[in-house]
Amino acid sequence: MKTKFRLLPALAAVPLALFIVHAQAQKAAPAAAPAAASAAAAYRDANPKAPAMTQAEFDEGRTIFFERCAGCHGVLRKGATGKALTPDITLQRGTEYLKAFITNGSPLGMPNWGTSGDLTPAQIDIMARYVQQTPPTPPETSLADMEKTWKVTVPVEQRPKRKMNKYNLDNLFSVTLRDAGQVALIDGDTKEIINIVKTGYAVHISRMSASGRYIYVIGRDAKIDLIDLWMAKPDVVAEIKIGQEARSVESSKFKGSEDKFAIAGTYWPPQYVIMDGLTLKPLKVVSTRGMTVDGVYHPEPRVASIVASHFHPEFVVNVKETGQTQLVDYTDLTNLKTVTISGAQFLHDGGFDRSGRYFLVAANASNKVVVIDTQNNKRAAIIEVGKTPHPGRGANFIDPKYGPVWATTDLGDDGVSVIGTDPVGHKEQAWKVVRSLHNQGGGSLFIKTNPHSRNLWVDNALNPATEINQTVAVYDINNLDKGFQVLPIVQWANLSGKGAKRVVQPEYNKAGDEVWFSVWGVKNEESAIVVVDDKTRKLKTVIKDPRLITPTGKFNVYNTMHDIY
Ligand code: DHE
Repeated sequence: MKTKFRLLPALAAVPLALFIVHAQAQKAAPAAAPAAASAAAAYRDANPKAPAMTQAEFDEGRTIFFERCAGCHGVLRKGATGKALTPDITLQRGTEYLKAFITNGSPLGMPNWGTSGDLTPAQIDIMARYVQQTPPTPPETSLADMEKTWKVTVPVEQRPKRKMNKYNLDNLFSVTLRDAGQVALIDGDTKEIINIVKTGYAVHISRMSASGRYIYVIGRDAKIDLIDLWMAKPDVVAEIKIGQEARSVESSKFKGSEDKFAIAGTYWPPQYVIMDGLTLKPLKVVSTRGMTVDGVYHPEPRVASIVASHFHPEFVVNVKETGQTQLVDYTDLTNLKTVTISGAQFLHDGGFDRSGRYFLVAANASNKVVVIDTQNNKRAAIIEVGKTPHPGRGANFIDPKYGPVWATTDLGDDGVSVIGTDPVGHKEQAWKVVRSLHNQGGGSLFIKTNPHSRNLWVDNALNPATEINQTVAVYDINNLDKGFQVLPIVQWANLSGKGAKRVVQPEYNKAGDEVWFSVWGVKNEESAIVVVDDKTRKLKTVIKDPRLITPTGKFNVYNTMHDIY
């Protein structure tokens, strides 16, 4: 039985303050009036059928929408993980229906904003009327706009000529401190914090350069920070803001182009930018607006995951709303060559198979995984999986029965899909779901293993039940039919504070004998990282520090550099 569950506010409730600042300056809004007068003034929508709102209510609705709703429904409300909320639909539904829906949510993923207490009845009334107005369009970001924000704090020639510290950099972890806008650089051997680095707002992911010397960190506010690990105390050497809202960054990895280029994709504006890998100087910006796989124009195709090909000097850019994967050749930015591969709509996160040739990307709201062959630059397959697959980067292992496989977990049900990835040695199983496992419930975000391990770890960070979101499930890869063992990660962390504490994202150390879990607490309470001995599945140590504010993603340098997962 697959369990349905409600997507928790945590996923959608991303405070995009900087985005809002820009959005509030957007052109569609009426000209600013003196503050006292504007609060009571009526907001006039382009559509006369839109329900009445004051300017102050409209502004509040826009703020709440960007904070809580845009991640799933899209800035222009065309729908993605969440349903389309354009006025042709919402005006038909009407204010009372929308109020009830926003209050109670739906079992298919819409959070219960009212009954959960996240929004007041007055705010729900505003939102029900706000989503019937014409969606305001935030400003664009040009190459020149990016250049204005670009800073090289330590020029290349002033950077160290050799490694100036004694850290074992391969086993360093860059840890997202989500609500602090920082990353913690943690020595994986000693578990000491080396530095806390200020980065973008609601920082999202870290990726390593091919050499392992540099870390690229991207925030939801589209700010990128470049960290040099060779400094005596690793720190930021360059930064840039490439748009209003972003999730992905990557660095060139093809032989001969190591550390040469970086690329980042934005949710808004919908585009990607190729930069100099050592300085972040923006070189080329390309819009992703265009046709979906079904031949329909989309004005807001957001850039989701990006990886660097190991077979060609190319980036693999996954465009969410169009469902197209673009293979972007970075050898000649003037005469840019791009291969566009049609997959399925709502591409999100994904990872390579163990050979590094095939990229498997979740088309989350289509319940599919698309397989891109990065050697032949072709689509290898589209596979039906469970509800809302969410692999992170997925997990590669040798299945005792089916050979090399890659697994994804599901956000929308309790499933784990194990997919055959060996078209030569196991042709019959290739690009098929060879096993469907069940985990503790819905709300799973990340799955992980390591070539040195026989354990497969699955979190359930967004499951509403604390006994599920505070624990992890671990399977024995040699005996998957046996089911899973549950480990009490939050209990092991032994935290004093109140509020939600979710276990999120397993990540291995370089040796593959430790698994690190974030215990993601609320901002003003204690959080922790729990380190588990992979062999014994027993607690090894807990990393606690007042500076570890809301840790979520953890990126081991060696594993991230070499796409080991
Ligand atoms: Fe993520 C990866 C988008 C919410 C933690 N997240 C990604 C990627 C995308 C994405 C496109 C792939 C990047 C790549 O590989 O280039 N994430 C989004 C969203 O749109 C979403 C659903 C809502 C939002 O508004 O942001 C969202 N993500 C979250 C969280 O709430 C998480 C759990 C906590 C946090 O820190 O924000 C979260 N996302 C992560 C992590 C990864 C990630 C840890 C990288 C996984 C890896 O192993 O590489």
